[in-house]
Amino acid sequence: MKLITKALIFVSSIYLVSPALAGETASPADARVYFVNLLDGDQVTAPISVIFGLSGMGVAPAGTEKANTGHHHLLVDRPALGQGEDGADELEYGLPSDEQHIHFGGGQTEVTIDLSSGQHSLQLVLGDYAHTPHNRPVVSEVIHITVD
Ligand SMILES: [Cu+2]
Repeated sequence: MKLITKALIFVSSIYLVSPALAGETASPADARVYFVNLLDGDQVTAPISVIFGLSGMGVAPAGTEKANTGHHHLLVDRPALGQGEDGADELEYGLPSDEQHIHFGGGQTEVTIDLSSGQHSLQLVLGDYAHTPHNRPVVSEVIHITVD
């Protein structure tokens, strides 16, 4: 009995001291988000069509709490999700909404964006009903495109 109690205390303490690495909504191990029509290094002309691909999960509008779903976010010209100044916060508390973090809370799976001439980075991130990345986060690779 004592051994079980000790084991429980030990397990509890792991949870207490572990920093949160992501939100609380689980994602399937095989879930994947990707750019359908853009590759790293592409040269494009504005306005730019961006099509979001998702496999292993479904799209649901923001606010819809349903297992194995989420909505798309496009990260523009910033470090990869979880990197940079607010990296830990965005994984735990969710993504801000601004020019660098575009939400598709309506469940959209594509967008046409206008970007200035020059090089830009893009990354897709799936967010749960509350705009928080899943645990494990479902993210695309960061791609760099050059706009004419
Ligand atoms: Cu969102």
